[in-house]
Amino acid sequence: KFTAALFDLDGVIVDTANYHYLAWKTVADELGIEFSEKDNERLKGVSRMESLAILLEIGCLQCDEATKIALAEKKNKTYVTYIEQMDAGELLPGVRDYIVKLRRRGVKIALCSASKNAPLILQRMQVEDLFDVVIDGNRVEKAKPDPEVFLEGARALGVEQQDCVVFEDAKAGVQAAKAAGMYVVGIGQEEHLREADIVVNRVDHAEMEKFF
Ligand code: G16
Ligand code: MG
Repeated sequence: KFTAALFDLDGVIVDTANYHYLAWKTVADELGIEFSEKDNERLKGVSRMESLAILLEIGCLQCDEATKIALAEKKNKTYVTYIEQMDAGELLPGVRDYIVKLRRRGVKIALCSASKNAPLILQRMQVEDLFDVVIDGNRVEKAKPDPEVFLEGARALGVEQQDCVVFEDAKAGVQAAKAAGMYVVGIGQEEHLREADIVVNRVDHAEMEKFF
């Protein structure tokens, strides 16, 4: 049995992927890059600067460091205007109850997200009190698929990595969690998540009694 649950944010707790997509789309349009929802799959779970690198690669564009920073800032401004309007109604179904039940069982809970906006999103969703620790993009140096964010989560909770279950929706995140030596529940479609130990459609479809 596992003693800790580590949750990704975007795509697991809340569905912000579409807001990320719309915000990158604004930047892509401006640069004349064709950017589809299918391309957006590659941006899931990876850091902001890495996402920009992928977008520029799709458009076969190169630019200097200062331009990159300006583009990333522009994207983030648009993204933040979207998330500032979110409320708890946009929590993914079943998530809150599932985490509340885990807590009652004595399971330790961490948020492990690549996003620098995680604190704002948790506040908007009114779920800050559900997490014993929050490790986000402001606290890690190496983005997923590097295992750093999950290893840091386990360390902050005071548990061993083999005692952790990770809930992840993105390929890069599943790879990061596997590299950390953890059990991975993939959230979403099997085709993107082949490296996960099991795949379910939503968090509360992972049988709690089986794992915790
Ligand atoms: C999230 C998203 C990624 C995004 C990254 C950085 O990660 O899935 O698409 O690029 O955060 O976000 P920000 O620009 O807000 O720092 P996660 O790990 O929560 O899925
Ligand atoms: Mg995610």
